[in-house]
Amino acid sequence: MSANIVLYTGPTPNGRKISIALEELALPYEARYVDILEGDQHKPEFRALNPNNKFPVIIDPQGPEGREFVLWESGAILWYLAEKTGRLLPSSGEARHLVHQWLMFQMAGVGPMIGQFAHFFFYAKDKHPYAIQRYGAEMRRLLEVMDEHLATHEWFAGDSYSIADISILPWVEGAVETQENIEHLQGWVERLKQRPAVQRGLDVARDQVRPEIVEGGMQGFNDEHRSQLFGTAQYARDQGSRQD
Ligand SMILES: N[C@@H](CCC(=O)N[C@@H](CS)C(=O)NCC(=O)O)C(=O)O
Repeated sequence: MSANIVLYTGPTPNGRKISIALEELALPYEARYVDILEGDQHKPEFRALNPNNKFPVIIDPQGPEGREFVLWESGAILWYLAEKTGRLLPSSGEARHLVHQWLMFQMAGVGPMIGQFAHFFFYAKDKHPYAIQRYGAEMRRLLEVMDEHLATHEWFAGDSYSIADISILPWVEGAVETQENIEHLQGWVERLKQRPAVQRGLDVARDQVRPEIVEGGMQGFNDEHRSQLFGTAQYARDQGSRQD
């Protein structure tokens, strides 16, 4: 058994949140790549860790009860790591609840909405104007909410850098490059990306990005990738083995 925390991850926002946090907290860890385009997330050994078949997942050999502990859902993992170390989450008071507020805002709003926009804009084979408009407008609205907040605040919650900032950064770093009139959010992204731990966290699994998929505006998904993520292989839960 590894003495380090094991992080199952890949080069996406939800994975990067956790590698950034582990780097910021200086917790020793080993990153294991999960190839979700090829169906690693559906293998029995991975589903034994996360029945929801998604990364990130951590295995902490020294969990809260002094034994190995498996945890999935990126917001829960960020919260866990912060409590484990006593950092990046105030222990009480308003600031603690504000971290939770922005963390929930990211988990329930920013991630799902930008994720759906990316799905219909980049990954879907058929481009549905209604869905692109709906999620594009919601993404823009959320970016404006964040921009307005950062016009008068240095960080998302309270007076200090927290897991709320870490949860939001990987979701907006790409979006801000394509949008105008959100200078406060853009400035916050630039500030965060100056941090060496953030840079190291963002780089985890970057070598696994497939140029043939991302080139040409993320249009390189083939039918097999779509099956694993959005089609037959993804929804074969009740049909026995997920590996074929
Ligand atoms: N709510 C989950 C979402 C995790 C998630 O969507 N992970 C993606 C990669 S970013 C994944 O593993 N997808 C594989 C699949 O859906 O089959 C979290 O925040 O951890």
